[in-house]
Amino acid sequence: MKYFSTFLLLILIIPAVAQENLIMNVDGRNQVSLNGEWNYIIDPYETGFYNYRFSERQEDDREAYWNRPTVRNISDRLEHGYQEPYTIKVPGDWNSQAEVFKYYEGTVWYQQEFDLPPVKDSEEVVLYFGAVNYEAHVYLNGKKLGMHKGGFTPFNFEVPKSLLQEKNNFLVVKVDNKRHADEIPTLNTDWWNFGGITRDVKLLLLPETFVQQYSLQLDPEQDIKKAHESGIYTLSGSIKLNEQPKNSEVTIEIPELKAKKQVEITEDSANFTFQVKDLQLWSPQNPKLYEVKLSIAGNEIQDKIGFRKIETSGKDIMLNGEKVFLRGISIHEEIPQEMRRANSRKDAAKIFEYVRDLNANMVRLAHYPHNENMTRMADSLGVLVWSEIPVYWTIDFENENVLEKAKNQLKEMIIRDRNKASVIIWSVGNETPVSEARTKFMKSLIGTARELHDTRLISAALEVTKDDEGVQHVNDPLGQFTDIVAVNEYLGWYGALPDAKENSTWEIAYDKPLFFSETGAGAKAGFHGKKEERWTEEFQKWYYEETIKMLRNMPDNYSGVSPWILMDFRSPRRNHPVYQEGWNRKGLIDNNGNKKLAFDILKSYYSNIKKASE
Ligand code: GCB
Repeated sequence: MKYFSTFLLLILIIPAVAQENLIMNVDGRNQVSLNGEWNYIIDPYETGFYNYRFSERQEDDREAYWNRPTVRNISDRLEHGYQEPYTIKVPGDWNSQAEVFKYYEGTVWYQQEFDLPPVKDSEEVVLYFGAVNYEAHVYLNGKKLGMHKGGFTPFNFEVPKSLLQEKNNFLVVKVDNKRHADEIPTLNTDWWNFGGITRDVKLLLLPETFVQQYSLQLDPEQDIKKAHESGIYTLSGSIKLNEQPKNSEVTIEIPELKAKKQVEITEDSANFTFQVKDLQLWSPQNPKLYEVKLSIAGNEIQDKIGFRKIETSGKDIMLNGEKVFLRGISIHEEIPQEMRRANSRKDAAKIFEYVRDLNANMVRLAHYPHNENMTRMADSLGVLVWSEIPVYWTIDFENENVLEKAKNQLKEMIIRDRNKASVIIWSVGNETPVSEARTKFMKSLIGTARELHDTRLISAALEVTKDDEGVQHVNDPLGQFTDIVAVNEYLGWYGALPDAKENSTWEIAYDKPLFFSETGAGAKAGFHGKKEERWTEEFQKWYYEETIKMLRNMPDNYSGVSPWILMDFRSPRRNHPVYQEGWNRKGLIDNNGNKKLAFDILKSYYSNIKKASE
């Protein structure tokens, strides 16, 4: 029994260990891309994993799909294999790549071979995945490297040298995107469950001792007004190495600021602070990024980091000591024209082009962490970001394991993006139903985010608690624990018609900045008619006009809005045969890239706010 419970404990701690070893800023390191065409096997019965008695196959089982399927002679029987024409692009969701995958949810095996790039004896080889949706089991040359759950966050495994061959390393990933009641997200969402190796795969070649994770930011304790006056700013952060170091000094350099700091490391991590002069703060008007170099024993990583302070002061959100209004837009990680997940720099550039056209200064990256190209580009363009974990709707809040899974995703999101100045809000969930267990669960997530000593605001998208004859009440107890009160509101779409907004008033239980994290209505692009006619572009335009009138009369804690949503997106819940056909139509832009009438309504609202603030 004792051994059994130790075993259980080990199983429980596996996810926590995954993020402990997560390597951040992979772009700044020595690497080889494993992107490209991979082979695949669709395996709905998981035949490659279980034998005919449905027990897990032995490691050396020839029919285990992680082993190389070698046919020994003409009489040999083997019932699987990896070869053309069964190939698939990585990164990429499988749904958009072949008709057989469109609605598929289950297991697909991915296989790739690679030759080892030149590696020094002292170097470590790490296999890195930007994201795999949802559960990934990774095997190299017949041996299991590890397992990861969570469809939108990165993970990596160290590859033992003894396992590597010079040529033809046989890499297999079992990817399973089946939905489960005790996972994050759970069974039910309003988006497409795109499966696959959806983000980059890389081999990292790292020195024996290297900086695994680090944070560097304006010291959150510092009074920003005093810093402005004195011209002296304190930067602070932390460093975590991959192991107990032999050489115990890390040098941090910001050449443009002529700043250099040596950090002594006695265990495997350390905190530090140092002062700099003549710092230009990062902001949407001036998205200044500084080149930062971190080196240990002659090995260097490079990054580009912006420094800014985000905080709340009473009813306001303050950026660098000044009140900021969030002209936002919500986004799913999709390129609707191709019915696929976005994953590249090019995709990010296309999305941000629309964001800028709208005069927005902020994006809500719903409802899960988007790929790192998005946050990197937001940093360089000066767009503020809300980043979220997929604790969406009715998660199994009573289950401790589920809480651990949510925490793991939260930590992976924060570790990956903690040095991105653009990210100003971590969201721990969306529209979770009020109950004691739910509030305890969410409060615990907020605690975890705060424990990481991060410099952001923390929020969660709440719902209107009650519509009492036009009075919109928001008193979800979760609002006590968040830094801003964020509410999704759909008066005029899910209840009544848009003109109901005119006489609505808002009663918010908390005296904090108020942010509308969603508001929106559906329209089929090109469908025109009277404004009262559902699904016309005129209806959606009317909805936006009425919403904007309502927003103009909001109390002075109203700090911004991120309407739902930039582009139409795929959703299995949206089955009207004429107007939806599997699309959520609340986009301001349709799936062919056409702007709907409401786009310009929001654009001119934002342009007026922008002018008034300049
Ligand atoms: C919401 C959800 C979002 C949905 C949207 C809708 O409140 O947060 O995920 O897609 O409403 O279209 O109903």
